[in-house]
Amino acid sequence: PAAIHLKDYAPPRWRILSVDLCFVLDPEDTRVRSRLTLVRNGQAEAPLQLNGQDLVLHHIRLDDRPLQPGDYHLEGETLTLHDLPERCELSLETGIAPAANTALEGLYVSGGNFCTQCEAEGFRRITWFLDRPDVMAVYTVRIEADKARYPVLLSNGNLTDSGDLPEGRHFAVWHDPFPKPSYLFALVAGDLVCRRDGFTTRTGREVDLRIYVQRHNLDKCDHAMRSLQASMGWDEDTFGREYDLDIYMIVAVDDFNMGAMENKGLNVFNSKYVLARPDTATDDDFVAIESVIAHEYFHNWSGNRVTCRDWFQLSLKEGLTVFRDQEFTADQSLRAVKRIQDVQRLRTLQFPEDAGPMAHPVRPQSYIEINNFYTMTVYEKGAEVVRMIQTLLGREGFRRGLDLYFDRHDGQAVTTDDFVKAMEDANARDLSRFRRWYDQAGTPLLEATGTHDPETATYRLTVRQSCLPTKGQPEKLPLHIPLVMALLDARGREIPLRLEGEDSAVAGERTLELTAPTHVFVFQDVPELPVPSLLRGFSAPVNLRFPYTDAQLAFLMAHDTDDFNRWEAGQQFALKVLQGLIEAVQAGQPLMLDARFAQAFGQVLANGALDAALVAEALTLPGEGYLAEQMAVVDVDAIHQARQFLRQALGAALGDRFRAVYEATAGAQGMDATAMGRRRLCNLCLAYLCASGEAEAVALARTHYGSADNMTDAMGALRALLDCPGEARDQALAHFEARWRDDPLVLDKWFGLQAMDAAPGALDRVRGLMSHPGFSIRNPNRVRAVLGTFAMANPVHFHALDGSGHGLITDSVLELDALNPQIAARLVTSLSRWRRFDEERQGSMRRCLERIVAHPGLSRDVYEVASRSLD
Ligand code: BAL
Ligand code: ZN
Repeated sequence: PAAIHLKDYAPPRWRILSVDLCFVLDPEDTRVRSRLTLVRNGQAEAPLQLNGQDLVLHHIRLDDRPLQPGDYHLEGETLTLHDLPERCELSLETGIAPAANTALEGLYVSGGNFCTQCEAEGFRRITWFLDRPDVMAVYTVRIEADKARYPVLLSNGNLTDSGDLPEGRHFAVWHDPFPKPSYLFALVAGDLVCRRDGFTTRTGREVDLRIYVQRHNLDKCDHAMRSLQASMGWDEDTFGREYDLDIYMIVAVDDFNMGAMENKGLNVFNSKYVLARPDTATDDDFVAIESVIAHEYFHNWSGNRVTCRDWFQLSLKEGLTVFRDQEFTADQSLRAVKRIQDVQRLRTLQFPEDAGPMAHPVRPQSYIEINNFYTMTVYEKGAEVVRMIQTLLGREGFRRGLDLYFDRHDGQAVTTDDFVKAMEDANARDLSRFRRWYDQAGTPLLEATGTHDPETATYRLTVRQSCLPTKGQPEKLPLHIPLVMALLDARGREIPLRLEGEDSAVAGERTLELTAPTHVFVFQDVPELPVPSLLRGFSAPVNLRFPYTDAQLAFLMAHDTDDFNRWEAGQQFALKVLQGLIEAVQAGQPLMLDARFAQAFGQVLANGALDAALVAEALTLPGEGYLAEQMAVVDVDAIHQARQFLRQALGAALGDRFRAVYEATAGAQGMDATAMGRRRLCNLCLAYLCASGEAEAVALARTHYGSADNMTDAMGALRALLDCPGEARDQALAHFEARWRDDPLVLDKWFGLQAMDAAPGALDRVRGLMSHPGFSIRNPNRVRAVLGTFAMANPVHFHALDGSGHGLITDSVLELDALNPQIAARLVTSLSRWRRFDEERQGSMRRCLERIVAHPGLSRDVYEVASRSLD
């Protein structure tokens, strides 16, 4: 398959002013009639070339003149018409088979209801169209269907007409006044009920809010509705953005490739990000729902009102919207905790992407299949890039830039350059070097050192930036990096900062701007050796190295005035300890608990002044994936053993304290951030106690499970028991399955827990899960829960030396590819980084990738990931 390149972008040669669509719905043969009003946009001789995929063309007319096969050219996925007038109307009737659509792109059937997913290029599976984001049209949509089976008929915009038709059928007409690209089109038809509420905008307009779900889920919509209302208020208060239609609808769908989709006025959601009751969803689920609801709502401005010129600009809307949803969540809870969690995600998922064969810039230069570029780099690193602009311009400057961006480009399809230009123009700043963040792949490394001269009372901080080559980018240019920092004195106070050449000192932290390969900053009036607190709040998506001693890390763990960096010091200390243990495992030496680390860890546990959620983050050891990233050759077994040992040793050494904190935090009630923080800490203490293997701890976990009145505690107990093979664990797992086997979203938790279980026999367990009646390879959530979790979160068994784990995933990829290429391609990424392992595992993974590439009839999606991985 051929690659598409950013450098080949050309504006569309035709524009579509308006689209009238009529859907006559039938699961086996839906008829789609479309009437496009077209105007030429450029040279007179340019033909009209429409995209279409898996469509049956029944009729085609030009300005009411029926066309014959000789009048047009239909080849592959392109319908070409020559010699058209400047302006014309093209009418088409196509046939599609939604029930046979297992790829879940375009129009398909989920749970007996019709729904759509058009981003990025799903609309071409519905009708022939200029399916590209820079073609924006006004849509009017008529839907006809059987009234008993499909009582609810929805599309974008406002309902303008509805009524009954003969033979038990009915219709609805929806009109969306905002011109939009085809990827924002949506249609839903089905037997759904709705939870309604409202929102009054700041200018006093009433918006009708509706969440549509299957009847049995109606009691799980309250949290989603509250989250929507909170998002609408927050976007007005924070960024001055008001909603623009009279109705906002969300529909929950069980079969969905993504998390959710921001279609104009009619969001379609994976039900995982809508449905929640305290007994069915964990606190993490509640927070995730709030953030995805907010994310899709925020897209109404950052994505829909101002959209992308082409798919290389995807981060224009995704990076900005992730940044906005991160800020929203930070304002709903503890900002530092949110930042810690986002950084963990970035480091464990995006940094490896940036260091592997799929590495690409935030604005990729080419792709074979755009669906493969809905990545952590485009989303999460893209959000970091936006965050750095805010750090460089300050909150007010950033707001000025964003206002100018929305004013300037409302109703347009634009580029990331346009975004940065608005930021520059609103602030009279030059961000030309900063723009490199959009085009350069790879995670930069900052190497910092400090020297103190007591005679001159100066502290010299030297910072060097570098970045390893990535595919196609052998040379990396220096980036514009904001380095937020402070110097701490022996009592942990921030030293006022005055750089050489400056007249006066400034209290607190400051932002150093790195633009060259090396910078030397000389701070004046520093009488004693300070401890630097660098990259505060993780002010740039980089790896930082500073030669801290263990004592300095322990000091920062206790005293850093930046919450994020206090956590970070603990992580770096834990990392050093774990690296020592990994080496000991590899050398066959006995494992010992580092006394200074245990002491620092115990002090955090005993620090009653800290928020419980923050303590829980501080007591969570770096994950196995993060540890793997730090090794030249990944040793999954040594990593697992070392980490399990440290958990067990800490659990045993600090057992009394864990028990005391467990008792003090148990029984938290409510769904506010404080109660959630307490539950998090309580369940973490339980996990350490169980890791110690004490019989008393197992009994405690059994009671914890038995008395849990919410899903967070139930899952906390199960997770803790996972470390304790035996009757208590088996009984709890069996009880959970019996209790929740009819609720697929809850059952996914049970699937996931067992798929990540590192106990022997994982492969048979996973095979067993795949034959469970609740499992279906056609449902993306089930596949992610079982196969995704096994491949991404069970490294010991996925990377079993005999290759059985790799083989299972490869077989599944090939089975899935025939059904749902997007989900299959995601699974292939688990094999991408084969070069990071020992020879035997390398061989096994490489052979699997070769088997995939050689498979006949492979999708573009899977081909691209597998072949790039082998390159
Ligand atoms: N636009 C695809 C789903 C999302 O990022 O909101
Ligand atoms: Zn998004």
